[in-house]
Amino acid sequence: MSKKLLLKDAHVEGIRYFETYRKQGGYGAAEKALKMTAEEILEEVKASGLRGRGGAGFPTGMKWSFLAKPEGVPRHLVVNADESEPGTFKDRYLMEFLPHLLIEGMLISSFVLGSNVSYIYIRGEYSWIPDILEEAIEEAKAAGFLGKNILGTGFDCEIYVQRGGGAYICGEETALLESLEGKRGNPRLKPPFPAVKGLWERPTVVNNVESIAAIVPIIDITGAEYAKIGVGRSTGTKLISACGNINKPGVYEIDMTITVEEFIYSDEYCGGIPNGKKLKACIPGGSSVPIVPANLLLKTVNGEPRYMNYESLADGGFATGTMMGSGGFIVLDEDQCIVEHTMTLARFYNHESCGQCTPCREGTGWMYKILKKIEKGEGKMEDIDLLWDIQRKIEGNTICPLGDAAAWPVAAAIRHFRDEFEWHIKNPELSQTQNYGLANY
Ligand code: L3W
Ligand code: SF4
Repeated sequence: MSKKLLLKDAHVEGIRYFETYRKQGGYGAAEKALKMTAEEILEEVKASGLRGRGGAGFPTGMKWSFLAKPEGVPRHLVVNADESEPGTFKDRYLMEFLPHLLIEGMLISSFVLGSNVSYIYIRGEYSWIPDILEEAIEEAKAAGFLGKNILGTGFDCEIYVQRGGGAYICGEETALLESLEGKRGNPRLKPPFPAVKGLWERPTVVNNVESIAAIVPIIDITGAEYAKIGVGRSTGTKLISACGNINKPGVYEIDMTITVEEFIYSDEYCGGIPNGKKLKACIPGGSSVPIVPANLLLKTVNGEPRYMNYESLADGGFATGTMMGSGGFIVLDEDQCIVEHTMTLARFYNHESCGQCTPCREGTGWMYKILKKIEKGEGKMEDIDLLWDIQRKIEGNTICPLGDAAAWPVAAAIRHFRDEFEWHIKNPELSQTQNYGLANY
């Protein structure tokens, strides 16, 4: 049984409301933290080993310690709730069912960072969530956990919720800041990082919803105890949103010591694959991370079991490994067509490219066109090499990670499933009426 820190009270009726949350011990961590100094809390977060839960896995304590503190300039905490990565829906779950966990985490984090005005930037498609968050903010304020002179400490903090307009790119932290400032969400060049020049050029920390919620159990149990959960540099617990060909799609909290096999087949988690179908591949960290075929998913290159953690999933680098990413775990069974799947993703990235960099703007369009051609059975063998060449020219040559995110799925699909691309080209009639999976398994 995996240890629950974030979702331990998710089943409690009424936990969305302040009264119930408080009865379950909610805001106890905030009371404890506000008696500590900002430096002491920062040390706890560093000791916890918490890594950013939005995709990059950057150490949270280190990010906080980068925050510039020029005299007289306000600082801000911005929570990235623009959860738009295909396959990822764990932040939605947290905000919908445990809004006070996020608010409490934001209060503690704002106190450490010296942010008197903090923001939650939420994707527009989560249209019903802002009302839940705003109600929780009002409740917390009425109880003295937000507003002026919180718990008599002299610390003031307001939280505002800002709705996005539905662009995936606004989940990239600098595009998010542009959008929050009321501009078009175009990513900025980094450096300077937001920690130095962020919202309105003020020092800003941008953290994912789950990262900020995790501050609450870290203060509750201490950073050292949090670091004992998990393994190596994958400390604490991680939320995984599981979807695709599994019996039990949903949001699961894991402690990063379980194997991928256990996660897919055990009844505690995904409950196996429907209709006794075989596992073909998986994308374990949201659509941006490389797809991995079943043989490499269940074992690492060294023949060790593959574990659901940052290091094990990445074992073998991009040649054979993948990434933990945002924890959007997408399972594909034997009937699925990898070419069709890759084409769908390419269409998505092409549609969501902001258009600032030529390799991303043009390259994503070309990848989509070529994949569509191959999928329809109208491709040529040299198209596979062309596709490979285009993705290589995008990776590492763009302002923001959307370029890499568009290139990696294509590279991994060709690397591991070249035979499927060839099948479409060699079987033009079949590929118009069948998909590779159904025709070949
Ligand atoms: C100050 C330095 N700050 C790094 C900060 C930086 C950022 C964080 C990580 O992309 C990934 C992407 C997607 N001084 C710093 C510094 N920082 N050096 O650390 O930065 P970075 O550049 O490694 O990543 P990123 O730009 O935040 C995020 C991947 O996540 N992804 C996408 C997920 C989508 C969602 C969602 O829908 N919720 O999260 C999935 O894997 O491809 O690689 O804060 O400022 N010297
Ligand atoms: Fe825009 Fe793509 Fe460049 Fe990112 S990589 S800034 S999305 S064009």
